[in-house]
Amino acid sequence: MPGSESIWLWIGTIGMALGMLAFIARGWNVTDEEQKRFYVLTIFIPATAAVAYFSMATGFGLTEITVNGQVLDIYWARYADWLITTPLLLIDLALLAQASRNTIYTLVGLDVLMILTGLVGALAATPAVRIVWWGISTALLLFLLYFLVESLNEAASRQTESVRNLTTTLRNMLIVLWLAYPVVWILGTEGTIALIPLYVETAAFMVLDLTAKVGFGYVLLRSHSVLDQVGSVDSAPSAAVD
Ligand code: RET
Repeated sequence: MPGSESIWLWIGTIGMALGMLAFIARGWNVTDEEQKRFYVLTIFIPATAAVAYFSMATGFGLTEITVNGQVLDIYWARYADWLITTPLLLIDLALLAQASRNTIYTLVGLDVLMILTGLVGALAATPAVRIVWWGISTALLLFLLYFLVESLNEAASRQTESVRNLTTTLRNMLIVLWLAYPVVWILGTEGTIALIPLYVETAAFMVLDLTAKVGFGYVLLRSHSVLDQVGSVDSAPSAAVD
């Protein structure tokens, strides 16, 4: 069962559920199909996380891994959450910039590999092996962020200025927040040095998750007039069609 860190998991559960409800309420009367796409994607992000947080708070999403005789509490349900929600976040952003399908597939592919290699690292039984997996996962993240900047710049250049500005804001938010995850991981329980105790680590991931999901969704869905302009300047039929 979870220890004292469960308080953060319950706060995470409630925060995600409230975020989900807020997005549902805001999208209730939206009729425009283009805008609905953003709502559908963005509602499933906190919805998935609420379920994952609830499973962690109740001890289902938790396992114990013995590394060199030391027992680590590993919340594997995080990876199930991230495996679903991080691609949705990337798709949200890519659709906003009207990136091509190939861009979306590349981003999602890198992202899925990043989460899965992180999961293997979290479950591995030797410290050195865990750190190698962390290195692989982090390299994938860096490549993903580099590719994100390159491809969004290109795609967003065909958009109106306000869409471009929103894309840049969300992209910057994403870069800063996502870079914090490998840092918390390696300094926390997963990195085996536990410079950050599990209690603090759980709080840190909760704040990051809420900001990267609910904060990100709030900024994205804030302005319907901006979402209305997506694609309106785009004259290149290649984008989002091929
Ligand atoms: C892991 C393992 C260690 C290396 C790296 C990781 C990256 C995780 C990221 C997670 C992002 C999660 C989000 C969640 C919800 O909003 C898996 C910790 C690089 C980037 C944005």
